[in-house]
Amino acid sequence: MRLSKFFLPTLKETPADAAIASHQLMLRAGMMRQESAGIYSWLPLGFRVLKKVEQIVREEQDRAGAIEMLMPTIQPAELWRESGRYDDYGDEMLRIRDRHDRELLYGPTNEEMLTSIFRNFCKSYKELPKLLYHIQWKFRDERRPRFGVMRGREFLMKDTYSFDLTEEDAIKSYNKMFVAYLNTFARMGLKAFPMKAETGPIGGDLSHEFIILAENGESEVFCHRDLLEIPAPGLDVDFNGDLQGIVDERTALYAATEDVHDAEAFAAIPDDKKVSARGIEVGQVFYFGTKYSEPMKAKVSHPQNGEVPVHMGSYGIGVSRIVGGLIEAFNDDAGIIWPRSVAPFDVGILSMRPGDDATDAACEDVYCKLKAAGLDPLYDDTKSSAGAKFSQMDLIGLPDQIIIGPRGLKQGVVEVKDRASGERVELSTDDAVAEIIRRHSQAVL
Ligand code: 5CA
Repeated sequence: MRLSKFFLPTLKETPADAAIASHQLMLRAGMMRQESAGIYSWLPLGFRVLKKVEQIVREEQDRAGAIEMLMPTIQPAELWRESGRYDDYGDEMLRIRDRHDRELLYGPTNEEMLTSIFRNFCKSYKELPKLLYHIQWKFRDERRPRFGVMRGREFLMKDTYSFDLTEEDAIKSYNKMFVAYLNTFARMGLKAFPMKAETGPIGGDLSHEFIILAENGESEVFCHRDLLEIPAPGLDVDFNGDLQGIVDERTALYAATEDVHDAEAFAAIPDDKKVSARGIEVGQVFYFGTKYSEPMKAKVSHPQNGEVPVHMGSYGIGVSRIVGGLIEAFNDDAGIIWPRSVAPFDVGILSMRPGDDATDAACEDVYCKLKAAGLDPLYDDTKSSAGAKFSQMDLIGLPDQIIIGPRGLKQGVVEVKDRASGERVELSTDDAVAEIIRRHSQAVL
């Protein structure tokens, strides 16, 4: 992409009403614009990151055996009356009436709808287990939308729903999602830790939140320090095998969110292993048995026992929230520092003198070679000053930059800058291209 053709409305000033780094940087880097409290337009740069995050989430769901589908944002109220949640959900639900005076709502989650789809088509235990998911916008009329996309009213969520014959089988589905989540966040460069959590309006009595530690996180969390050292299971996990060991290793150590914190159990941890911190909830998994299948009559034939309600769980990831969470985890005074797996472009090319024949030719050459190698470069071919180009490129946080100008070219070199470390090396144009390709291939999991 040539910057002269792109749409990148970056801001010089830090917006006054944005309280935390991610919110400020998303606005300054031209990633999004607020349309109403907690409702945002995703501008092209932000949209690219959102899509990258979404794709990693999708690939890890697919790897774990979940099947993708798409349900609507608008749902009929009757479904929610069946489960009893239409009244229970309260003011967070956006209620709508259509021209026939039918009651609708903008979905805050989809337990009812998928339970209804399931009961419509699946009647036998032979169809189980099933894991179905979609990635769709949700609406929750949050009392205090804040911190930009972190607590929005409209937000993008991946939600998966599991259907099993027994509790024992349902725990296997729970474990699949638990393990898939560890790998999902690791692929984005995030360290997310499972912590015991309250089940709230979703229900059930088994739940874990996946938390990334961050000073500005909304959640207060408590855990054993050793949990922070356990690496992600890795992409070669066998999702058809027994995953209980992987889950047990991580749930044996104390880890809880504020709502379910057990001060006594925490006190028993040696002082040097106690972690009390703030965090961002990037995902949550729930097992709630027959909470929806019982009242909504989602039953299957049992091999011995007639008809039984299915055991269910649901599993959410805050796709749009993760974009903010990534920036909280990866930024410095100059701006954002994207991990390579989610960066909006792989590399920036900065032309120090557009219009100079040698510079234009070298930029074009590097741009074409990077594209031919399957990379996605952003080529700053604009007439802005060198200083403005440097600070804008640092602000938007592409992992690598190639700086090309007439002075270097006379010596046969361009400059390659690593955004995270600030390290600069001088290389020939071909070596610069090879170096970027090398860095990129190392980052791909
Ligand atoms: N149905 C279940 C699981 S699919 C569910 O809705 N779970 S949830 O309420 O925990 O939401 C799932 C994830 O969505 C959360 O972990 C969080 O990362 C994200 N999320 C929830 N509310 C918001 C919000 N207001 N803004 C941005 N992300 C949110």
